[in-house]
Amino acid sequence: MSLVTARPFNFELDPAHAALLIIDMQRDFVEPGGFGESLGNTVEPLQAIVPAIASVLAAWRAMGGLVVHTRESHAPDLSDCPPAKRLRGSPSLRIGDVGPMGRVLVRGEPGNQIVPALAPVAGEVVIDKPGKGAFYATDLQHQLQAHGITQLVVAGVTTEVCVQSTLREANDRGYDCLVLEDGTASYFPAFHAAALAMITAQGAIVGWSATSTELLAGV
Ligand code: TIU
Repeated sequence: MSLVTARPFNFELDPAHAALLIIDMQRDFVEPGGFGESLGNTVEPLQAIVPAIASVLAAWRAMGGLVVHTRESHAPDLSDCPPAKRLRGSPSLRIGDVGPMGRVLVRGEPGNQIVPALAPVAGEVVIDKPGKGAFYATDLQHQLQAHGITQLVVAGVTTEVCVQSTLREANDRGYDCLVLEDGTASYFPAFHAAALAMITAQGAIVGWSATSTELLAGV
């Protein structure tokens, strides 16, 4: 056990039973020309967190800890993409349309790959997820149980959408979750701050938060 300075109070990290869960750090969200930009967003706030996640990833790998990456993605025939999701709003490109990085949010396309600085290596778990939460319609729960995981250190994008959905799903399944303040980001900085506040309020109602520096001091 090691004590990580965190909010709303210190987090007792159990490295042998903790996984690093990196949510959707794929080109579709982080680079221009992808799904995120198609929704009218600018991607710079998401690019800014890559170095912090990379430093935690390097430490986690050195420690021999389990790393799980997720990608928001759909089958090429879009059979796992509800029309309600594809037809929502007025994006410049819809899910499945051909953009500068291939078909938007479709598995196997260039835009669906995790950014090179955070690319998975052999032995790491990669979860393709059709929803915002990483447990919905995936085998994430099975993977975590098979590895004896009880705690999650969570990074990725976006804080108030896929990160928060996944944290809530994980919390309900009994995991203690620590979200990285500088390893998560939103296209809307105010939403990032609000999501962290919601997660940690009421005595860590959904989880804890800490900076990557605070986490690394305890790893
Ligand atoms: N749009 C947005 O903020 N997020 C997503 O659509 N997916 C994730 O958060 N990964």
